[in-house]
Amino acid sequence: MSYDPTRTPSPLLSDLPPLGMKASDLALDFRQYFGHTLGRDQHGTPPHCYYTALAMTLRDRLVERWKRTDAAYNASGCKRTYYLSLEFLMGRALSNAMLNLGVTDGATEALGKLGLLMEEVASEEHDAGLGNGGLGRLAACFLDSCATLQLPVTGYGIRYEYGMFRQHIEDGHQVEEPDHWLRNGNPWELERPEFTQRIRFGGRVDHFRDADNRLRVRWVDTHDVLAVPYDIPVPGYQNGTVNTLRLWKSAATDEFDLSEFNAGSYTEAVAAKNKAEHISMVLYPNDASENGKELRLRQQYFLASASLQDVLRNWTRDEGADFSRFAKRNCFQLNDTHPTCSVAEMMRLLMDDYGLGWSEAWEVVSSTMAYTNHTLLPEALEKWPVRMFQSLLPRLLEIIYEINARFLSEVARRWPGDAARLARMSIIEEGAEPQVRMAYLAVVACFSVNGVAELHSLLLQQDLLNDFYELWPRKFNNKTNGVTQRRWLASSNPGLSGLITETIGEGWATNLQQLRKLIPYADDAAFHAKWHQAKQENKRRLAALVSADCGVDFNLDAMFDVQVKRIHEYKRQLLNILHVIHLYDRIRRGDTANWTPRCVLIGGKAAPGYAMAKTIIKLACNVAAIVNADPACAGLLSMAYLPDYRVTAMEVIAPGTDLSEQISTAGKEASGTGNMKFMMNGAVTIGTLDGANIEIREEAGAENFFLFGMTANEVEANRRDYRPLNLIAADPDLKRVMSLLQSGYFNQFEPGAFDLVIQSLTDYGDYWMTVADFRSYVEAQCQAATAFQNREQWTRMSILNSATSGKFSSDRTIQEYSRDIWQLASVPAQAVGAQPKGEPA
Ligand code: IMK
Repeated sequence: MSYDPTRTPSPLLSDLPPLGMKASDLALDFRQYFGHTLGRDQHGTPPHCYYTALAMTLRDRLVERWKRTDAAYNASGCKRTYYLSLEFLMGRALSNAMLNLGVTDGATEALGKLGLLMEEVASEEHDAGLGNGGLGRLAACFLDSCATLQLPVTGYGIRYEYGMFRQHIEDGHQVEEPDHWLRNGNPWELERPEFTQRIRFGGRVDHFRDADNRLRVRWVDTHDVLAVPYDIPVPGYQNGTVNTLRLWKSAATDEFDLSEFNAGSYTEAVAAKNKAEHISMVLYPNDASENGKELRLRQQYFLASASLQDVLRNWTRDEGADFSRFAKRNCFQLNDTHPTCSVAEMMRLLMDDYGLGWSEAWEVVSSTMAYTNHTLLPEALEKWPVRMFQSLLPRLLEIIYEINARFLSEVARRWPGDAARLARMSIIEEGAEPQVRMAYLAVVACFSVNGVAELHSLLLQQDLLNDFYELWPRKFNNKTNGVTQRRWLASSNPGLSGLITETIGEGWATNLQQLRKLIPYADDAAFHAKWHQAKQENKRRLAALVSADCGVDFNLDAMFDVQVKRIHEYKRQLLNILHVIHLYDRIRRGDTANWTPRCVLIGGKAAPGYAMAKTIIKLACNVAAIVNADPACAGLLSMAYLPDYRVTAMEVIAPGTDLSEQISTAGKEASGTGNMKFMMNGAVTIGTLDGANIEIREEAGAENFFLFGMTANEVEANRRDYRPLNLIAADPDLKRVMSLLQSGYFNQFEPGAFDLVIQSLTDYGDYWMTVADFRSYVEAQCQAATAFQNREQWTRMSILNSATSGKFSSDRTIQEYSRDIWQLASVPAQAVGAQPKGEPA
């Protein structure tokens, strides 16, 4: 068939009749996909095919709404925001799609008629684990809220072939296994090769004069790779909006196939092709720590360049090279410094490709880019060696130098003669190995800089970025994190959400402050009984998970005491373990009068190169083994280490938790978001005055929160003459705990296994001040234990925590981003089935 360019495809291709939403409609489509598209029948079919058929059935309904959303955004000419992030920890999409389409019951009924169980079918979905922890999951919650609020926000990220590794525990040690999450295909993604972008690396910069004798710059002799987009639908809650998450996959350019192959260097050509495809191969498994690998910088530039070119392609298609109104219509939110290459890349594209002058280009960049900081920890602040930048991104380095020169002259004007300040604030850190400080680059270029909880934002202004705060106080602002109640309450906790809806109506799903209507029920006996019953059912689900994955039996009447998060010294899982050892010691000594039975659950992944974190996992496992095997502990204390903590596990864990452990060294946890999921589900927090804990306690009331430990100010003030050995010697309980550890009680056949941990607390000076907070932690744990014995008191606290969690909806967070930074307006999509305006029915 020859291609006739004058023939236009029929409008029938876009005017499709609306798809039915009833159980019978879903069942029919399911059978089509299952029987025809997947070519299966009821015999010997791999179970994931049932899941895929259901996902395809739902995806069609999402695609309908996706196109209408896109059309509405285009027609309105609205301002848009692009959320740039190296991580999107989406988890599973199926239940979320059903909830948001409002077809959960219909789809369950449809499967039932075909002899299938929704729970089993849904369990076939792999988590999209394209993130490490809080930062990546926050991006996912934000997308959910943006779609629900009908805000034109697009996520841009990387389609890692391998997401976060799967964690096994063997003999108490973490073993990592690659997560090939795409093995059975990904029914949610739509490949869009027509929007492929070309990304350059290496080469050199060529300065020349063009025909008009203007100085121009060319970046030449580069090694290019392609960025191919895959779009994932992001549905809003029952509102017809479906936004986009666009993930880039790297691919070799065609030149590899042609020139290099033809030149006869076949194997080198294949190797080069491989290298190109490596960029999107694997997520770096480091949370709040950096490793400085070149491939990581490649990933960062790859994301920045592909996404910006994509946005600019759309802009210039409609507006040509006129950027005067660009900032009115576009905004970029940088999720930490990871996408900060964008700053220099946007300058490059505007100047070198679109011919703008420096000032014009800078005006565009500095009025469209906004930066969110997610940590104060120095080990997580990104710095890239100038040498690496020079060889990988020479044109970007030139631009960064120019940004820095202009910036430093502004500093010099403001503080004449202050050389120390210039050195402190320079984007380039001088030294044996000069480095580019990415956070400074972001602060200099962005019009907004925000932290993720009140304390964190305050510390950014007072400490980490104080020089910049003095220069530009108005750039700085706070946006306290939040989580989406659709996933973290409505979908994951049907028992409690059913009770809540039956009591106060369903408005809370899109307005979480409505949970406050539960406050009057905190003293209602009948409501208490139902609340407790829902919690017990959730504890049963959690206990089943623990039993299946850890082989440990949890007693449903015990207090479920849970700490799940990445393993990091600042999060102080070690403090929790020391407390368990202390409880064990008390049981051994017969000090069990008025005992509250307790089941301690710890879970989380350690970065593969983080030796201390891995030792902490091993210690937790060994302590658990000893405690669980000791008949003296039966009915009083159990402990389990949950392997492979991930989004889907948290959907079972948060609803079944009584006590939420948020025990970081004050001033170190930027916000925390797990703390909010627990609170929403009626867990009570034991925590330090750190991150969002402070705001959680403010909302819940001090009497509904177990507070302990030093404040951030005390931590820094006490550091100077801190002597952990003296504190250990002065505390008989801690002394016994340390003796047990030091005697090898928990590692009888593994000599030296815990030396690292013991030394960190003693010889190495206990940097995270675990010892300093031990006594006050034990006391707060006693208060929690006593409170738990009074069911009425505990249930009251549980209800009040959930009832006052409204602030921690990511809907609130996104409304603040939209109001203060993005300045977006909602743009509703036309309902499916409705006639377009102005056209006859
Ligand atoms: C995390 C912080 O550690 C959490 O406190 C916070 O709740 C979450 O971000 C969301 O704001 C990963 C990081 C990071 C810095 C660097 C890297 N901060 C956080 N995760 C690589």
